[in-house]
Amino acid sequence: MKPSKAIFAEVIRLRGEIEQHNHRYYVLDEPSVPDAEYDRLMRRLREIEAEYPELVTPDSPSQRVGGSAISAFGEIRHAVPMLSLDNCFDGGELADFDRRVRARLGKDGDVDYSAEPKLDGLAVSLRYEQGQLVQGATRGDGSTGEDVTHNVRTIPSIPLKLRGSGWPDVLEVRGEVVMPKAGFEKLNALARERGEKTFVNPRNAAAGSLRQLDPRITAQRPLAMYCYAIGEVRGGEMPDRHSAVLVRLAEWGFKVSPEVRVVRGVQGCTAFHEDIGRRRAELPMDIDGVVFKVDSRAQQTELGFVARAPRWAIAYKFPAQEELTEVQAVEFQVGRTGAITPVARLKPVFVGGVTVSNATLHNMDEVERKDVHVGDTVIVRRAGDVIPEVVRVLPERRPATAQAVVLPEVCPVCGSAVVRPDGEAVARCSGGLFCAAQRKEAIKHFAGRRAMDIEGLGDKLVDQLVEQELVRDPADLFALTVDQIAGLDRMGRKSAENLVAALNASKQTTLARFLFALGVMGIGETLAQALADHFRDVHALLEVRLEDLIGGEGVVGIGPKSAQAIVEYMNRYVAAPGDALADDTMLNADVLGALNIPQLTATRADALAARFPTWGALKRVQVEDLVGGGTRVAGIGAVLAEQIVGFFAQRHNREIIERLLQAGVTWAVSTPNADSGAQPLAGITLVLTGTLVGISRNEAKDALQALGAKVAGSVSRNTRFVIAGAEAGSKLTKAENLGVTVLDQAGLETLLRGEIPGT
Ligand code: 5U1
Repeated sequence: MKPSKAIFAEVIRLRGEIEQHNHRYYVLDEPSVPDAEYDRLMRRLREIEAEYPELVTPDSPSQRVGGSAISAFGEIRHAVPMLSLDNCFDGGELADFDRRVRARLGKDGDVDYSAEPKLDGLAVSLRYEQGQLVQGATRGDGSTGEDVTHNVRTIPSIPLKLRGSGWPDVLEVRGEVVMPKAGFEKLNALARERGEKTFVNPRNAAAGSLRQLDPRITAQRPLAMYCYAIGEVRGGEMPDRHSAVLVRLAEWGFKVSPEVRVVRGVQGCTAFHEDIGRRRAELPMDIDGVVFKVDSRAQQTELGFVARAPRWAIAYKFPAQEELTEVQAVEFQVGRTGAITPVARLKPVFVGGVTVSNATLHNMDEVERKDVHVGDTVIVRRAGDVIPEVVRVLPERRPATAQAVVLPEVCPVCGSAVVRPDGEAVARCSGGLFCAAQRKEAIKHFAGRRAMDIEGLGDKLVDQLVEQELVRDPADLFALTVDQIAGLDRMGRKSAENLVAALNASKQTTLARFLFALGVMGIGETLAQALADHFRDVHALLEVRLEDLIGGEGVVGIGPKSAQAIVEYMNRYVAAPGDALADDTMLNADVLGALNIPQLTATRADALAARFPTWGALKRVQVEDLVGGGTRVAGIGAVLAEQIVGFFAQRHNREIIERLLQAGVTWAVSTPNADSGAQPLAGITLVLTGTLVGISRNEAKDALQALGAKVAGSVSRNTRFVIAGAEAGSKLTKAENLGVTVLDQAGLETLLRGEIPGT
């Protein structure tokens, strides 16, 4: 049957709406509708396209899921070569570059530069003809690259069709395909969970994902493309400043780094390099430096090229984040929950701007997977403030004397047995709080900034307190006297008095912080907040039963994120051409395992099969069928529920909690969602940025949340206020660009009084 006009119109409307949501979500980082609404639109589009295949077009958003695999990559000759960049590594070399530019241009004054982060990914060129994506190619040797059209089409931030109008007939857009750090961590966590090989870093993950013959694999990888240049342009004009070109590309639907600025002269470049360098670890993706480009395109032409690099651009690199060194020993550290972590003692090496002599090896599975031996030469990576890690071994450099790493049978601190249940990666000391290492870590966690926030109680002090047996558990802290503390190493009377005062001050806290501070295994800040909101009182938790936490209609163990991933997978699978399972296929963990559904561990697969026994029942599953009922407290599944119930049932933990309450630990009883009278900021979304005076960002966040505000991590059109302290950076700029009201310290104080500025 031919599609009716109404169907035709609906398809056009659905595609427009979906592309608009894609653009908001993947390019602007500003989600505009709930995921369920997006899924509904996509489902409807797929339904119509399945019924009327003649309506399917290559630029339909349904076509991003990845078509069939190719047998080999074709070659593509770049119409305009893809250039590389000259590098510099210090201020002197940067000044030399600027001098050369000015000399060639015969310019005395400062030159304007476009300043951009140098993303660590894979350079790619996209070709658009009449606004339609027709080709994607890797850089290759700069003249010829590989044809990755089938894969770039699956990257949601790459427009299949240009937005707006006025594009040239032919337009090549160049940029970097990257894997954001968060996506990389998730991908590797999943690989670890499944016992698969992990990627060594986000760049390799991005490159590996793009160089896949099967686009369905690429489609599942969290890739993004940031554009920074143009190649061939025919049948149209581009602006005469590079910065304006980037603005134009953004208007046509490309993602451009929000960090790009125009800076003046070498001083502007240096300030930009320092600013980004300071924020490098906080950026959502790895960068290995910054790039400066002469902003005037006429001047770029005047400057020209030398060999394969332009004279008008330079990369100012950051210190390398990966270096080679040697494993001199592997020792085992005992953490708060008894987890035994192998740590490589390294020959000291300068990496990521500091000297590194230790690197985590995570667990014994990781040691085995990476095949680390004492004596090996390894690549060590230190990215930002993240704990350095061994990325991989260079087996060709292994000496004959290299020794295998063996998990000790007893805890290196307390001598209790080390247990490692079958199939688990983590080995644990069975000593519990008998083990001094676990006691120290539990108390450090309790005192931490995000927990009870006991100022002045640093790690070294905790070590002494435990070693001298002044403190065995967190409740003992509140019985410490000035005399006891003043007797410790490097502690004068004044510091001891300050610490006692800080201990007293910390007693006034929030229930969420208190629960987090107790250190229940698996309970981070978010879940502690969810428990606090749900139970409101620690006494309710002391009586908590499994059925208070889980046991509704959904699937135990599946939270909102996993549900989303599973549903997206189902939709893709159902839409993909080729063999499908028969509707009456009975499901079990093996059948589901063979489908390689993301986030579906064996436990979750069992639970899923129990709730949806056949493929026919499962394939139409919705997010809301999976979450909600299965867990009564958001984010808490079966395993965590058991841990929570177990923790509060233990006599020892109950005693500590009672003693903490007797010592005067207390919090205002909040009624977060029910009593909007006590929530004057309910419904208001805020973002905090920069350094505040007299209050940390965490403290401000807690206080604002207690008043009902939602404190978000990034600025969008839904943000009501951005509170900007000193040295606020990109969030402030984004707020200004979006026209979001920016408040200063005085505005924050108004909010903290429960008043809304400007009303
Ligand atoms: N941000 C940015 N990265 N990057 C890499 N700009 C930029 N420009 C490049 C390269 C290779 O080359 C230009 C010469 C277009």
